[in-house]
Amino acid sequence: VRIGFFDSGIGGLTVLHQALRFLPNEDYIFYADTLHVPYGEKSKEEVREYIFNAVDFMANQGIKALVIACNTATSIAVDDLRQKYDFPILGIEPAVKPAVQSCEGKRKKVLVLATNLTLREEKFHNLVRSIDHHDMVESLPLPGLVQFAENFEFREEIVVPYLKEKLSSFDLKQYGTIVLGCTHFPYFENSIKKIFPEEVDIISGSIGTAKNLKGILEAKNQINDGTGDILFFKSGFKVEDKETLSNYKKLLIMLDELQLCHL
Ligand code: DGN
Repeated sequence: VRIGFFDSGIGGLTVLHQALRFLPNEDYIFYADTLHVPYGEKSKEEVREYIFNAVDFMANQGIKALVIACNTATSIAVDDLRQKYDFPILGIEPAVKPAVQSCEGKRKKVLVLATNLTLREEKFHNLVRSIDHHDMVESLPLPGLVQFAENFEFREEIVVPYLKEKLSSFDLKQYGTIVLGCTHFPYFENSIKKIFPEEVDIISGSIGTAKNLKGILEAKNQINDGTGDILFFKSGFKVEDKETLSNYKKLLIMLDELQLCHL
């Protein structure tokens, strides 16, 4: 039985990429709701409906666990999804706690980058409030990075100027750790590092999610029943065209090559 991965678009591949490292002997369904991407700029009610439709679809395919590989969808729907379905459901949240820990000794601040919706949600505010030294935590929505990723636009000469503009009013020396609070953002790790004058740590929640997934499958004795096969779906339709499939594969290879510094 497969493991389901879900995102509004290709961001979820950055989480699937980690799962493939920790759980290579599993089969996967990757579902991108590309008809409705971006989620981060829409209303909560609208996005919630898209999420339930997508998860119904995946549940009908038969899955043994589901990873909501989207911070935005996790923040608005994970609790309700867990009420409705029997299989384990894992989400992904901005990794603010480890970021604050990594920053404490450095006398620097944490900057959380995510979508507008994630940063507006109660869940995020509660998370920040639950942390000692939460005054160290600042945040910034970067919807443009979601668009760039969906358009396969990863060139630094395009991305860096966007980031510089968005961060023009920030004193960049102040930050020691950057949280990638949107699964579309790890593709841009190198560009993000470039705009900070001093070295910054970059943290995302995807490794934690992949490890949790492994723990859950182990505990249920449902581990290692596949070969690393991935079926791709876009908003309810199986992806069969060779170009899209090869683009997805290219993205997974690009993530291998990025050698993300938070590994
Ligand atoms: N990849 C999603 C996230 O992690 O929040 C959101 C992208 C979007 O749809 N705006």
